[in-house]
Amino acid sequence: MDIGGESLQKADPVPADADIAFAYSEPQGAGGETRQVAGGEVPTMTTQQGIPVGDDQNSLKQGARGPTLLEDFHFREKMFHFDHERIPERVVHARGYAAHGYFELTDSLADVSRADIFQRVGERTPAFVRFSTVAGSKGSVDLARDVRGFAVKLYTQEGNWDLVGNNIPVFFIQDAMKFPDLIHAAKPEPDRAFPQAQTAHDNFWDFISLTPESFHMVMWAMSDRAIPRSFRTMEGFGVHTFRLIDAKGKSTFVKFHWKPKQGLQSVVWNEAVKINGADPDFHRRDLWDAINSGDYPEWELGVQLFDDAFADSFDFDVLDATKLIPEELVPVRVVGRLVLDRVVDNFFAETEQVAFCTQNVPPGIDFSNDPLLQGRNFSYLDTQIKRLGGPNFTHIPINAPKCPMHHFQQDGHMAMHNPRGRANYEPNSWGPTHGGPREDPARGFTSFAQEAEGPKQRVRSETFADHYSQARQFFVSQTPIEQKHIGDALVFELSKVERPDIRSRTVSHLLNIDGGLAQTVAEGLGLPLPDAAAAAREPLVDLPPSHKLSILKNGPDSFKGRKLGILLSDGADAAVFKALVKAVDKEKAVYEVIAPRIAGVTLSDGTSVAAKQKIDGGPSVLFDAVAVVVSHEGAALLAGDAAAKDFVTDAFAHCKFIGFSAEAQAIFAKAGIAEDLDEACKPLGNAKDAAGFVEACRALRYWPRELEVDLDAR
Ligand code: HDD
Repeated sequence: MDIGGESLQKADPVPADADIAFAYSEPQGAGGETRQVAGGEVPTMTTQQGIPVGDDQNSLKQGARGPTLLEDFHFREKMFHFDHERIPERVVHARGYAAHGYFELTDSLADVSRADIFQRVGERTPAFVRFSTVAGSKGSVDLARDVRGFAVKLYTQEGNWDLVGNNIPVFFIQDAMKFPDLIHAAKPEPDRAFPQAQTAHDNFWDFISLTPESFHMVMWAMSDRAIPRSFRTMEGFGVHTFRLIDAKGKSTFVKFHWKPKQGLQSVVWNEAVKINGADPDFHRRDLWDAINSGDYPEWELGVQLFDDAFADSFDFDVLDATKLIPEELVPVRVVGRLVLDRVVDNFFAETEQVAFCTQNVPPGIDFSNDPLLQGRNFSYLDTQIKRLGGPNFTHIPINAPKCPMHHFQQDGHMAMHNPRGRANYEPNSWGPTHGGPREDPARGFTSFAQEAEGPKQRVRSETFADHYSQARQFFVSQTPIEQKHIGDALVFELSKVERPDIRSRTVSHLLNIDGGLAQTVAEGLGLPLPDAAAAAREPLVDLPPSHKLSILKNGPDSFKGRKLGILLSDGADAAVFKALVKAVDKEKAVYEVIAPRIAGVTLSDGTSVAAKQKIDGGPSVLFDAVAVVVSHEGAALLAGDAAAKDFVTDAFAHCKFIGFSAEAQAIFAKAGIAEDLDEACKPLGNAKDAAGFVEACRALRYWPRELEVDLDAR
């Protein structure tokens, strides 16, 4: 956007140009003036008013040592603007990261929806996607155990469609009335303002254990879904049941899914804790690096379509956001792909100012009566007005539709595109040339004409009352190691809860989900097993496992896009290192060299290799797999270094594949793991071994090891 006065005068009040530029990185307000300096031309600095600045280093003073003068408009403008730089952070999902891309339709949905975006196979729609954690502040860490937001803005030709979802297909509560309570309970406790970005505290578990409907989502949130390896390896879900509306007004229910082409992948908890220290920006850096290196993350858009007959016969209520529809019952039909191929030019202008609103749906998509969705439709618009400062946040380029807009809404703070001409109301008598836009009954948005009746009342439908069947289904759908992680997470979280009655009440709900899990958690807490909580309704059905609910059953089949950490020392075997690099390239993965000094190392053949990380700053938690390729002297040096020992013990404890040159044994011995090496620890004697090792890394983790290294597993 050009902020020069010239273009403002000429700006179309309702920009019809579909191609709004996001040129925030352009030098602004330079008035076209440049100055020659060593190395080229630079724009002349100006004030916001365009007045050229002669000195940006010193304020205007009365004498060299005298007081600063109020007259100094440049100083005052600079300081005033700085003082106003912050806007309120989002009340939830404050920490987020976003990228641009596109959605491409691969299978027409014209049979069930008139939405323009679903008509023409092959057509691309610009997209902006923001991923986030929920509970933490803007400056918190990426690997908090938390739900992840997965918010997609699609700039369709009939208006913006915001699909504001999460990486978990269900939610904690059934009615938006409870949202402020849920969030208050999850956020830092109000008197002490801690803990930050975590739910491991009394208030959260107090609320949860008094809110049985939350337990399905609790199972997801305690699973490894809440500690994803990358935004790129998460699924996304629209959560609610929505409607698709065809050209004749017929409605089909729909649930939306984003399925990552990269496969699902998470980290382990101990690793997450350490990543947060080593690189609090782990997820944002990962997305930034992947896109900038041309490895564009991609998701399939899947839809589960069903009709009233299915909804009526389903064991649960499709309006209940604490329930999902198993893919075995309603298969997911893939209809498109979402590709992220461009990072933002400016974080604040785009990622921070983007405003998602669940009520943004184009013709052909409509809401269901899900009471959570209905409440959200109020909350998002309301929050944007507070956060972005007024009703004209839609004028901010990242929020503006890319299709033509014509309406009579005007004025307010920061209005940039007021209606032109004399008519700013309708009906009017100014005719087609001067009268402005008119509604179009044939093309415009029409709500699905759903019948509704019944007394006004504050109630929760009886059909929402089974809180445990699907929680159980989630648990029994997990592999044993994933089930263990759920138990570990619950023990960890509840061990941070100070009140024994809250711990016990939580376990009383687990008894309604899985007796074994409840037993494990009670033992882990050293707690006598309580009685099972009284259920609002007995579980309706004992549901069979659904394989789509497990991460490990839906992982990648390659090491593509993953990162190998190669710890090198001076004199390390050059042939092995080069073979590792070749194998990593072949796999379309990436690697980073870690060395005792950031300047790098000299290999056995005299080649110099620069390091990306010094050993202290490049712990193994930052990598999907590691290789330790060292010389005899290098091993002796590193064996005495605490960071190097942590590097190997952590990689081992986190069940990673470890490749190693024979000399590395000296480090393993000092670190205390030399006796424990298993089949996922691969000797790298020669170039061929290196290729085999990288292939083995496709499995990502060697889970049997976890049972050997974890006290709780014994
Ligand atoms: Fe929400 C933000 C997702 C329930 C009220 N929500 C927000 C974001 C995501 C979600 C991804 C961040 C958007 C961004 O990146 O800017 N929220 C969900 C999902 C929910 C959900 C998947 C349940 C299915 N949310 C929910 C309820 C309410 C809200 C029930 C209130 C009635 N959510 C908000 C909010 C936020 C928000 C307060 C804070 C910042 C914002 O909207 O833009 O309005």
